[in-house]
Amino acid sequence: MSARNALGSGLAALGASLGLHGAASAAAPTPWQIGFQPAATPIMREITEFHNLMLVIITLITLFVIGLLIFVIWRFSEKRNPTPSRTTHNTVIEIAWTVIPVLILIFIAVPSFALLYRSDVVPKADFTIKATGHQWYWEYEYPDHGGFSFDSNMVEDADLEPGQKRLLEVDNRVVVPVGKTVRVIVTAAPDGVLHAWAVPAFGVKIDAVPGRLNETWFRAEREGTYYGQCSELCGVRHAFMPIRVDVVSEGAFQAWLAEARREFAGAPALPDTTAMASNAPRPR
Ligand SMILES: [Cu+2]
Repeated sequence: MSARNALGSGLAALGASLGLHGAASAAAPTPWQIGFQPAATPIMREITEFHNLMLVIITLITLFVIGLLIFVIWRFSEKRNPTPSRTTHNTVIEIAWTVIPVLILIFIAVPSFALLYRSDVVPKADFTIKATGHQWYWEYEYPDHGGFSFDSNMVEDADLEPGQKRLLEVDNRVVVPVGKTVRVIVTAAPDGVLHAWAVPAFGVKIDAVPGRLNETWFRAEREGTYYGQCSELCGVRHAFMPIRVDVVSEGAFQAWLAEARREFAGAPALPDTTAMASNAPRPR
């Protein structure tokens, strides 16, 4: 285990022992939470580790600068230093305060770009789901499983059942099997506005843009319930279009598929929002 990994898991263990994170079975925001939700995908684990590394670096830099300031205020006060030096240049120091920050930035940039690349490039996916942002709900499609689609609307406060989460619960959830690489293609209704599909525990956040198809991916390593929200300020009901992803066993997924095909396949076909990539004039 590298020092970075050791630090990351150390901080994660500390967070868990302080009760900063919710139960593993439901990754959702908790009152007074300060850290990330526990990572459910390899990418989110790396994001958390990278964040922890950054925290160490900025803490050291901040302490160093504060220390320097305090020393300068004390050492060069008018009382201790009545006749100021008239020095204006010091070649060694000027090179040092240029080169050292550059080295620090390179040290940060290398893992940062590597992680950006791994989260951006979709590995060989087991299947694809499509998320379309509407005003104001999400629509999901399973093109590799018969192409059924359904709308996912927030459960209003009055309809919440005991234990359900306010502003996060939906009527129809996304269901995926554990350990599978899922490609998510994301867009918004052609006559709509920008949204963003985001699930913090997966380390996934991608814009849903009318007329454009974005893609991202995740591989959930633990079964459970994962909540997210639209993360692009999209309009009056921006706060009311949550995302819920249930990660289940392969058997439970197949059972859900059979049920979902029956329930949703009969629905009238929705206009294909991918077609808007063509040169067809955009409806106003
Ligand atoms: Cu939105």
